[in-house]
Amino acid sequence: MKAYWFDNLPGDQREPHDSGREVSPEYLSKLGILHYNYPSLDSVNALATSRSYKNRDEITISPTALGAVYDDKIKAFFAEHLHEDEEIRYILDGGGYFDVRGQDDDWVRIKLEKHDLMIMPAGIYHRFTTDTQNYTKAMRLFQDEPKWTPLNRGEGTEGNQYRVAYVKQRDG
Ligand code: KMT
Ligand code: NI
Repeated sequence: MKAYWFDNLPGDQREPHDSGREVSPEYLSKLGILHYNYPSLDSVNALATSRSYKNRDEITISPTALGAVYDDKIKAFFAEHLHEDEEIRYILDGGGYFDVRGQDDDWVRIKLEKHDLMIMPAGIYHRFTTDTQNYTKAMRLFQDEPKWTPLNRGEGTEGNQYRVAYVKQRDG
């Protein structure tokens, strides 16, 4: 895992876009982001149990796995959105980037590699992309029913109760 401010320069979303300015672990925790490196699935299982996560699935995002729709899929994941549930992602293989909004609405880029696990709070604006390897194999864990409906950022999301609660927690 490595976190830095996104450079906001035009170019392929899968490039690093590293501004050279690092983001500290303290700042990430202020945003409500938790991160671990778990080489063994035992630790993932223990975490899931401790947080009462009952469901999971696996997703492979690559041109081989997705064929012609790969480009559309990674564009869709890269649309800024939030979820009404906490989100746990565990990288089984490959890697990718999660971008999350900082307090001043700038993008923080979080580079995840094999065995990285990240917990994102409900209500945080974020987006995802593969990196230049074009390969992410990830486990998505869900507290209850698989419910990863993205709510794309717009008028409706600003007043969303999960969004409001998140901002209050972050800035309070
Ligand atoms: C999300 O919420 O944006 C995703 O789950 C992206 C795919 S999982 C690496
Ligand atoms: Ni998401």
